Amino acid sequence: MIVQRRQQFEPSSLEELKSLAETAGYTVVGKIEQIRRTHSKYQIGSGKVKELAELVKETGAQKIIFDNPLKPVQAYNLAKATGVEAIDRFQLILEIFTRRATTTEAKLQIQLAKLQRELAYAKEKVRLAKMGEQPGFMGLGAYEVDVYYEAVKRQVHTIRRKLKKIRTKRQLHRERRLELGFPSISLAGYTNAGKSTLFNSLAEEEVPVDNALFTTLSTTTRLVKISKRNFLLTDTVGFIDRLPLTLIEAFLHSRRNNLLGSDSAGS
Ligand SMILES: Nc1nc2c(ncn2[C@@H]2O[C@H](COP(=O)(O)OP(=O)(O)OP(=O)(O)O)[C@@H](O)[C@H]2O)c(=O)[nH]1
Ligand SMILES: [Mg+2]
Repeated sequence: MIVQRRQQFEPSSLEELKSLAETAGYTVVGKIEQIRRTHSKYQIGSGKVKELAELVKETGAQKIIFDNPLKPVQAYNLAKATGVEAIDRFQLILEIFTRRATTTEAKLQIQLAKLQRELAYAKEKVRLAKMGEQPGFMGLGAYEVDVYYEAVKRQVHTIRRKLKKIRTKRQLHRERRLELGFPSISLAGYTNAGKSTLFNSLAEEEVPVDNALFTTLSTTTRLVKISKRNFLLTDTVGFIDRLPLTLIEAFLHSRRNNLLGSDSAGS
């Protein structure tokens, strides 16, 4: 079940949310849209929540996916009112990235984005968990807030250290490539725009191509010959509107490395 609350003149994002949900492996069985300002308890209005609960029952939906960001308390209230778990666009994108990440670096970056969200919501989540277990809050009830917060912070620290190591290594690779003196080109653009297709045809490669969002989750660089000149061509991770800030931060590193090394970028 997909849901969006929006302002009157805001465009609908439900079609894109549907594509994202399908990319994550869900079948969308229904949708609800409401034009109003944010309701602090549920994100949507309480009347609409009743409608949502009925629709969930009718369709047998197993999850509710909100286009709007959900605070833990809102997810908690929604789960309580409807009987199924409620997640938001950020969590959905994280699920996609988790399913598709293949490199150690991408996996660590996703883990980092997850933990940063966890840190931001740690206090609220532990407090809610103590009120009774709910989907998405499993096992948290046993924690004290400070202990949990510190445990997550330590994990963040460990992951940052591992990432730094990997990045230093990659930086060395890049410097070696630059020493070759070839100009480099990065294919950058919206997700599903056709970057990897173009990359494959130029580099005579076979990186995965699919009519789905976020097929590419790690960059690939190849030496290519175009008009008798050598170039380093890089296929990159695509963009999407409102990509979660922590994920942008996580991927900025790999992208910046590639784009700064490029003489041009386009798709
Ligand atoms: N009609 C048409 N389809 C294309 C073209 N180029 C690519 N496609 C299709 O568009 C879809 C996405 O192509 P990809 O190359 O995977 O796109 P991408 O930009 O690498 O996407 P992500 O890695 O998911 O961000 C695939 O189904 C391709 O077959 C084109 O020039 N015309
Ligand atoms: Mg691609």
